[in-house]
Amino acid sequence: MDSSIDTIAAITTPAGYGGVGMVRISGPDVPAIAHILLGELPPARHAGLYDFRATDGVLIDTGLALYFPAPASFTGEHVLELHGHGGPVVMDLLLQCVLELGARSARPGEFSERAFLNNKLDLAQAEAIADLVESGTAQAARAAVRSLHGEFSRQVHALLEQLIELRAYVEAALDFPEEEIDFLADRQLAGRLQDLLQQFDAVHAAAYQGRLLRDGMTLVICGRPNAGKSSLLNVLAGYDAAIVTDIPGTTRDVLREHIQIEGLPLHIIDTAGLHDSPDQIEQHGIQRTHRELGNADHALLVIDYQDGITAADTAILEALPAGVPHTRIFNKIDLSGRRPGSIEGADAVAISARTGAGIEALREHLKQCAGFTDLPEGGFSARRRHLDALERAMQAVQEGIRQCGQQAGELLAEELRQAQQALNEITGEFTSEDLLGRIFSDFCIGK
Ligand SMILES: Nc1nc2c(ncn2[C@@H]2O[C@H](COP(=O)(O)OP(=O)(O)O)[C@@H](O)[C@H]2O)c(=O)[nH]1
Ligand SMILES: [Mg+2]
Repeated sequence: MDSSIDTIAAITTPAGYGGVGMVRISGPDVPAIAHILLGELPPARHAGLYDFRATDGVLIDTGLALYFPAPASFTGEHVLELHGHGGPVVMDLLLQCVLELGARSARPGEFSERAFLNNKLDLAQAEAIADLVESGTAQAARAAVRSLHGEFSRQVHALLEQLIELRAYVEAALDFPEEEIDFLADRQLAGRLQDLLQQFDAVHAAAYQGRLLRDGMTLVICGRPNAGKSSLLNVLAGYDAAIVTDIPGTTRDVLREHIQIEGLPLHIIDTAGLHDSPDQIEQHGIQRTHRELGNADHALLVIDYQDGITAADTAILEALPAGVPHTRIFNKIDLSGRRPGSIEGADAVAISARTGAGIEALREHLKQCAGFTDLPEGGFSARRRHLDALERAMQAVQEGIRQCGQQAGELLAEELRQAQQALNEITGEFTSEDLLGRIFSDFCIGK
């Protein structure tokens, strides 16, 4: 163990009152701290009941102590866990005492960071710890625990292995230029690259799903005043979140609701109706609508079915930010007797926000738009960062296939090198300190 490493400590249980609270200590000073605090170093991996005493002998608490000697611990360092009574004051006193004995307060995510640095976990697994703790649905939790267990990393490694094999083949051929032309013309190489790309597709699809489970889809409801936007928010949320009146311009601010459809988290945003309004407050609201639309994953344009698609609706449609897909929602069909449900061949759903007709079809439609299917066996959690890296690697392989066709061996080799580099970022081989700092600082203290 590196002797320059200090000893860190934190209360790992949530702030507040509970039956049990835990202080975790990790680092080289653990044995010394244990001797003073507990009177002895507990036997490795055996829970024992101890008095926790401050340096002046004052009794702070009585509880369980567990000692995990390095390297067989979560962080790979000596770790001591003190399970005391879960009150904020007693936990604070205990932590203060540990800090006085030479430990320092752990930064957010620092235990996991040490576990990563000591090769206990790779980066994707360490991130899965935070995702598991923060998961908002049972599906997200199941996916995160699979990532923590190494499912995602295994699939990334399988891609890496093939990539490395192909690289070795290409680089070896480059060392024997007289054979270079032959090997590039070799159909087999292009075929192998195509196969690899297909496997990338499969991993990307699973990672995309994993990211959706974690981050959900941001859905912005927009449309003319009185089209029924707030009514739609309410029926999706299942309660009266927004005020609904027949007065145009009722909604002036942005309203947010979080729901889930069978494990798919949705962040639904209700907005002020889009039209030319002389009202200053409404104008602010309309500006906010545009801002929200800019950050949306998907927009729902609510249209009053009685009126059909008016010039105003068309204008809103045309002003939607490029790249944000949208669905037209024909609302108030209860007034005309139109059949509810998805409209064949169009990204449109007919509903009544008042009666709830067509809402089930809308939910189904949203799941499809998100590319969300029931979690397949072997699904795992992933983050935007992982998708970016996968996409960069895929682009490089694609470019490599093109270079292969051009018989440009050196360029092909370079693309494959870049693909490997991008994949390595997922699991954290060759990751900049800067990126590590950003990832672990998002964790909560004590993890
Ligand atoms: N008949 C009928 N009225 C609706 C429906 N949805 C909304 N409304 C009415 O239309 C008016 C405007 O609704 P609201 O949700 O406030 O629209 P917003 O301005 O787009 O947010 C209210 O009087 C609602 O009760 C619907 O599906 N059927
Ligand atoms: Mg409204």
